[in-house]
Amino acid sequence: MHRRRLALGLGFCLLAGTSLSVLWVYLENWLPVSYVPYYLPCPEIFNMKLHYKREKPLQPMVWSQYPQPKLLEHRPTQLLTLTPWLAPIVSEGTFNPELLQHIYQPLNLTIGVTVFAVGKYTHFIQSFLESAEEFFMRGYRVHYYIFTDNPAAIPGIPLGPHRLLSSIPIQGHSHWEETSMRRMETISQHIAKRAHREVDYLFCLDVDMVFQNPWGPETLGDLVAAIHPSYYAVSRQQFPYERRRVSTAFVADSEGDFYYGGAVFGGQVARVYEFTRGCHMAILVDKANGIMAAWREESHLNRHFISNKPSKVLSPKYLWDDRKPQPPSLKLIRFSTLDKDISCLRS
Ligand code: 48C
Repeated sequence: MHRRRLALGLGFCLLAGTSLSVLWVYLENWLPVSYVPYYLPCPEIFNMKLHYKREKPLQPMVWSQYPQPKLLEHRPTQLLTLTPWLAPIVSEGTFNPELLQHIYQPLNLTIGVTVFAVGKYTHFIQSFLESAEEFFMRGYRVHYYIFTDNPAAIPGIPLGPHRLLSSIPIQGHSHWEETSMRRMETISQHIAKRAHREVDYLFCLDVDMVFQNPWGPETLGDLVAAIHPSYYAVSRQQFPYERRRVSTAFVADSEGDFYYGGAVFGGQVARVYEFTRGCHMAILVDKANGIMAAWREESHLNRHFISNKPSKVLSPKYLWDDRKPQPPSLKLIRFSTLDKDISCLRS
């Protein structure tokens, strides 16, 4: 009798152990990481110590290859309103101006603006300032910093309450590209020397542009970029990035979110300092290697915004070009370039 029981117990353990092992082998193929239990069931029978882990190589997601965000393709709205990194894309109808005014007004913020007017570009100061007084951050403290090689060319425009203007003499350059590129260096130095004490936010704008509709607190954010009006509807491979690997502004075909314009960027003053300093360092490295990026500081701005995503993205209407056809989904033009003969300006 005793022998019979032992035999039955033995048989049962064998059967249980075998079926569990078969089940385990089947299951483990579905597990990302597989391992064999330290002891098999019924240790008195399988007193073997099996201990190994077989790492199954997980296919790593190559996150630098995520699909390009397309401004005009988003359902149910027509416009994309959020980037893949969850930054708001600001456009007409995505915000309530009165509500934002109610929220931001009490903060008593001072908004700085850097504008460069060197050589013949001094011709644009008046239209820039007059339109800014009408539309830019109405009701807020504003401090215009005008960098120019000809301070006498700054017209005496009457400014609203709590709105100041400082003229900052700078050296002109023989090549207009140099003037354009040097802005990153000059802005970062100006922030370090003075602006960080005087303003909370800073926008860096081209001077040959005018405001056409209100530009308000919807544009305030840590680090703000604006989508270029010529490239919001094309694929990233068609963006005019710097494509030469030797440049610090190099962008590969598979990289890039939106193509941002160099005429508008800004944010909290400390963030703008880091941004402009980073771009300036990159420009210096290229200069040491005897290279100038395809679209000068705009190439470096775009490279930097790929690696340091903007916390807020402005629609192309904040950097419009009136020569462009107006898609219905992009409504109010807020800030746009002036028609001009660029060649004579830069001669
Ligand atoms: O002030 C000048 N003078 C120049 O000779 C060349 C550029 N500039 C500044 O850089 C102006 O503020 C321009 O707005 C900006 C470069 N931008 C442009 O020339 C067109 N908006 C593309």
